[in-house]
Amino acid sequence: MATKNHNLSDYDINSVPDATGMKVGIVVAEWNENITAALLNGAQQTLMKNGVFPEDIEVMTVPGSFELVYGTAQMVKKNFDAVIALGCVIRGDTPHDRYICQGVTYGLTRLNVIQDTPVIYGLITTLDMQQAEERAGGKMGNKGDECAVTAIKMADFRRKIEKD
Ligand code: DLZ
Repeated sequence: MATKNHNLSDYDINSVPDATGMKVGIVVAEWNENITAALLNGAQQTLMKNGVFPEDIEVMTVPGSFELVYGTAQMVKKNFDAVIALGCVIRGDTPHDRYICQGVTYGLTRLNVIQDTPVIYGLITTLDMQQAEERAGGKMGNKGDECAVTAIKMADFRRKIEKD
């Protein structure tokens, strides 16, 4: 069970369903690429460690986090068991970052309600670059790892529900 200050890369491998044969889409934002590339790497490595074949992972890039909503909305039309959205928004001098975060959070949430493919929320929202680095393979772990485990668990959830 995750708790406050939980390391994002820590999980009980025995709690992760067998992901062999699962197909996972990843949409990744180019903004703050040093961070999002690390998130992507974490997600890919963790998916593969848990049985997803490399050829069953498709990665598409979008310019910024705001475009994650459009990119993910297109990806869920394809035959994926889950789609992960990865981005990093860092607090700036204006409220711009808050509008982006609100839009992305609302957009990805809505996608989870209106269609059947689980969408996984991999948006890092931090006050500065240091906090982002800490969550992209630093002392807080890697949000990409957490998203990969969540994608597998939600894909398994979907399979069970659709079997009933
Ligand atoms: C414009 C902008 C700003 C200021 N900051 C970020 C950010 O921290 N992280 C991010 O992913 N994208 C940022 N963007 C770009 C927007 O997400 C979007 O790409 C543009 O507003 C064009 O729609």
